[in-house]
Amino acid sequence: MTFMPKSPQAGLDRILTLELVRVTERAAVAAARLRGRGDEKAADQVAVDAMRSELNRLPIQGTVVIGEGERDEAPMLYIGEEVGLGEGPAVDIALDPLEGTTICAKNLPNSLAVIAIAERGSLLYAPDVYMEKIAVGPGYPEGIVNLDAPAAENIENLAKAKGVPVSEITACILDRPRHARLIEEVRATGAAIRLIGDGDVAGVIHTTDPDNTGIDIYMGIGGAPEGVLAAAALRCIGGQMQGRLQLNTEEKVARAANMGISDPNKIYLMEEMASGDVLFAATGVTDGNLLAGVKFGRDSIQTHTIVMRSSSRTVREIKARHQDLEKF
Ligand code: VTB
Repeated sequence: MTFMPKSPQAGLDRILTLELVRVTERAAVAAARLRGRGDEKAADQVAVDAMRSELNRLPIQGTVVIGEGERDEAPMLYIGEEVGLGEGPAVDIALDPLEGTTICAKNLPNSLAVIAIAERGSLLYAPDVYMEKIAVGPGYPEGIVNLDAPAAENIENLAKAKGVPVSEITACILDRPRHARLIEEVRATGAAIRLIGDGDVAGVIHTTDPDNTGIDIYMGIGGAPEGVLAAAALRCIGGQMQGRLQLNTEEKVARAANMGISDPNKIYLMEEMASGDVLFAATGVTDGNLLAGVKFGRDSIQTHTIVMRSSSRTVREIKARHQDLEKF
């Protein structure tokens, strides 16, 4: 009988961590070739194709739970699509082959290729609606931010916990008309705001390293799928996040109910959006505050990826030089 050492950690096979890097690297390189061309759709399409073909080499029985859209509106990587070799662990997958299609098309900072893999049943099956979000990085007392509290209270509590005046706090908010009031409230506290055009997965991740990114807190309404991806990332690095789906029509309430959501006003904690063992990877497409974008050299392509796992809280950064250019 062969001796099978017991894995020190339950959950997903850790080999998958590095496999995931290939998946986001591929998607990022494909999208990066179309940076700055003003064609969001084309950039997204090549990223989707690349991510899907790489995912289908993994020894998993994967189901896309957060993807490119519902089955009838997205031909590939739609919600419910089965991916992987069909052997190995049964996993749920949240993905965005190109998060920030517009930023990529304009060649602005912080577009990413992202994926999260979790044990089956441990990601929130969120419909493609808006989600109100609030997030901070690690090192703060539990409950320091709260979606039900006024923005000013959250900012002031955060400043106190960080031990700085409110004027040294920066909030990241999507630049949208719907945020006019939020922006006014935050500015009235004396805090600064970084307004971003898109890319709130990066916005949330940036709160985990304020010294490098200059962002302490993420606030506002963005996509629910991006919310689940961001929660998966924070589970691995540490931090706190809350999200509330914006189910403001009967139709949205019904769609959410179909996905198993019975309380339309529920505030989801990070651990409820991404529970169990979670792996997360993101590769920079355009240059950003945490990740460099893809660099095309004469004889090689360079990528920069962050990959992490919730059960061990290991965060790795992988700068790769790819020389077998035919593969890309
Ligand atoms: C945000 C942003 C994404 O969608 O989640 C946003 O982070 C929300 O939707 O990059 P609106 O653009 O309608 O405000 C994205 O822009 C992706 O589509």
